[in-house]
Amino acid sequence: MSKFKAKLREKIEGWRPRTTKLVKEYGATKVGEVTIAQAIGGMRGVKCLTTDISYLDPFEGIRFRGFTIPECLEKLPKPPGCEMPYVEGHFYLLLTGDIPTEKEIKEVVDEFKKRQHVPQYVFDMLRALPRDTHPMTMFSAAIVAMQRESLFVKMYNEGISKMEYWDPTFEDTMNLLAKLPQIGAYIFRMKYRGDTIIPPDPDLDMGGNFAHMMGIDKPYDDVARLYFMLHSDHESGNVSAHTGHLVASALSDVYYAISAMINGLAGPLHGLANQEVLRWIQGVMDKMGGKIPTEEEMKKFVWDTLNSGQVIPGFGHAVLRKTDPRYMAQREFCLKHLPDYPIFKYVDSLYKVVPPILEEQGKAKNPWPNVDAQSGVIQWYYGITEYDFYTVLFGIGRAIGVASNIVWDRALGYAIERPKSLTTAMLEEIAGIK
Ligand code: HAX
Repeated sequence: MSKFKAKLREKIEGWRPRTTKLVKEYGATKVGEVTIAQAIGGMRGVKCLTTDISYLDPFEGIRFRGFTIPECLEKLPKPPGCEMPYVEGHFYLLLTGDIPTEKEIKEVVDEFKKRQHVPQYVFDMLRALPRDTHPMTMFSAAIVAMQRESLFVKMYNEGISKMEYWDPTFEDTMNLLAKLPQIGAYIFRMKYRGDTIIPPDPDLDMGGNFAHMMGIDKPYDDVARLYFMLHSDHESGNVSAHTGHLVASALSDVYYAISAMINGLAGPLHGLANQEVLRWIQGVMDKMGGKIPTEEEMKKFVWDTLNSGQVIPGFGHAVLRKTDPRYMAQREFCLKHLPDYPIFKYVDSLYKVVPPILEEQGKAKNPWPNVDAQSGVIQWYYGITEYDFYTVLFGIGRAIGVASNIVWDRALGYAIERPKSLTTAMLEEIAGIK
């Protein structure tokens, strides 16, 4: 057993009594109540999920295992000569709760390398799809196609004890995460680079290898590291994380759960918003003939979009009530690497113009930008102008966090999800409507 897995086992065994005690001794303690608005309105704010991997404070933003984004960027070891930490180190942190040493990271890097071979049938399946299939559909299909590889299913069928479910789930997670960058890059090069596939380089870490397989020079490796890390987890109630958790709660394996997670991420109100932002900005640029609009002109575009009944992509959030720190981390990267890039100037101008307009309109509870407002511009700058692809990048990152959650779901024996529904008539009766 790897030291990484042995450490995880130790952490799991140490944690279990806490969950057991809460359920057995304090199971009847109330954590909140549910209103009619919440029952109809997407369960916003209902406290009914548990995760220790990340926590989203409305004003502070995300913390991964207690660490803010700037703390993670500072504390996690980086590959030699690189600006951003190893993705593998971030994964180690998410799973174990500890900041790894370089030696501990090396073990994860090596484990992923051993497991990165993608079965040929996955590529054959991707090639059989119409080439204009959305990359998220291809990505999801590739993941679910590999379900036959699941070790969890094999061990389950052999009658493994419940207490050990997490072990083959961990193995499935390692096997799947190791392959995702290659599958993503394959889809990209097959669809958008004349089918010129670049094989993986066995000497590189996950971020470096992804940049290599995409065919994009430095510092795109650091962009990949930053991107995968920032998008990894946002506690468990968002659509992608919740979908992954929900599907896995039926003891569906990680392949089924992560493919489903990708499908949730593909919605324009969630992960697809990053492509929508670039599409929207391109529309503005086309209308302006490439000229940077004045603040007044930009305001008009924002109002036109709102007045036509559409949302401003990249702004607002169901939980956050301030600028997303994931947005700020990417903004800092832009200020360092592409401060004069015209699309960054558009994005920056939106940062000034949109929040007061959303406030004036008075609908959005959070007028500030979210992660998706900033991420596309970086990709565009490094040559990925095919914005349909952006959510696949998000998906590779999100899989790291969601799969980590699923390992812990199995370790702590979280139950199959089954909330209760009511009819409209029942709600009317509760409300006292005659
Ligand atoms: N532009 C215009 N209107 C907006 C808005 C925006 N950016 N954000 C919210 N609103 C509107 C909502 O549509 C809603 O209007 P109705 O009452 O007419 O339905 C009203 O303001 C109240 O919404 P809310 O409570 O503030 O926000 P929700 O929790 O319902 O939704 C969303 C959160 C992120 C879906 C929403 O802010 C939105 O649609 N934003 C634009 C799309 C986007 O950027 N999505 C990515 C979010 C981050 C993420 O998940 N990334 O993956």
